[in-house]
Amino acid sequence: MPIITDARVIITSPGRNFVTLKLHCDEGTTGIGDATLNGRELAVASYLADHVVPCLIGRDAHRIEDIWQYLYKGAYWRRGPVTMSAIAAVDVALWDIKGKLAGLPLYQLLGGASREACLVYCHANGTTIEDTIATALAHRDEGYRAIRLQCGVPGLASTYGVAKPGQRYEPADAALPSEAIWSTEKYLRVVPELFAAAREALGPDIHLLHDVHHRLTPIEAGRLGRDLEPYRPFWIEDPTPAEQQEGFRLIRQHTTTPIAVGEVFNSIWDCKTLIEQQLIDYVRATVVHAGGITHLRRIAALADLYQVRTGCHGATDLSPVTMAAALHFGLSVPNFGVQEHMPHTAETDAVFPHAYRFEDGRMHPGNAPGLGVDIDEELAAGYDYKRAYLPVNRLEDGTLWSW
Ligand code: GCO
Ligand code: MG
Repeated sequence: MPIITDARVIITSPGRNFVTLKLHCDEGTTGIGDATLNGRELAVASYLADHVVPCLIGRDAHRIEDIWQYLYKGAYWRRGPVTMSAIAAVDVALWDIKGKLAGLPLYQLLGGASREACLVYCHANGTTIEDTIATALAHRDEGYRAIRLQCGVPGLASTYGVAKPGQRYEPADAALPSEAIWSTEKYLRVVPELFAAAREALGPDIHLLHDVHHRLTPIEAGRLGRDLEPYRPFWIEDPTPAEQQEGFRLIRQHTTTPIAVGEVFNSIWDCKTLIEQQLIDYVRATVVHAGGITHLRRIAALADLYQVRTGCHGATDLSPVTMAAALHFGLSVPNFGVQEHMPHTAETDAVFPHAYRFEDGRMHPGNAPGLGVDIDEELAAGYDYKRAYLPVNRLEDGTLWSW
């Protein structure tokens, strides 16, 4: 049996911060897992290095389920993004090791491919509706079949999803959180116009998505969903904060627009009611923040009973290690829906060489044993950690709001 002899936490910042756990086994096999929690990276790094690593040394790397239970139940303090990201990193690294030892790509260990490849959606952002449509058309020409649309809101200086000219999205760019101003009234006017223009320009076959980023109340979300119905969105995402899961019933009473929720979820308990009461259509919980492959499979299995499909988070603050894991997971689960795809920078891709590939609007994890992604530690060591925060949002009168 492969015994874990060493475990190291690698922090690198090739343009943005990533935390990676690398496990070493006595017979030389290694495995990696992503532990990045955007804006709170060092908390997970410490959780791993100070509290988890000492418990791993000497364990049988094949006992993935037992190690998961040990870390979850054994800590006494359950759930939460820091804990669950740390457990995820261990879990994914163990699956990577198991795949390498079996000589099989991870999806084969998860039951094999349920489809040829995973449908992915990209982002089209723009300050104006016209800019957003132009970007969407360019993405369609690159082969994307599903496109998320976010545009600036007239009267607001900045808004979620829209980069400043010349900058890339996703931000986490300030030594202290920057502040943005939000107006629900202004926002609710522009989104239906964006979707009308997009449907007109892109035709009926491209899937159109939108991220509300937790900014509406349930009844406002119901209105937005209803206003968008004529344009047949694939989904609206995070229409309202989901701590109060029953709140989604109110949205359901007002619209047939599909709802996707859950990039901030870290356990099955965050979405149990949403799934069992069929209040959502897609669950966005992802490998790194929801306890790894082992726990995400449990969420997907529950969701499958209720015809809820997966739509894993895949922004650039999730490292290529998570992208690979999400693709193995997505390829294998019966109720896969779609996978988010924000390409990483060339700098990041060089630090994390990987086997996954994009073709014709879909992605495949590749057939390398294990995850099919590695970390170039020498290159990684050249990029020092730099504290960076996500922005905060305030209403026009200064009230703190959801970002
Ligand atoms: C998405 C997300 C991201 C998050 C980011 C936070 O749908 O891709 O909303 O844009 O804001 O991942 O770290
Ligand atoms: Mg989102």
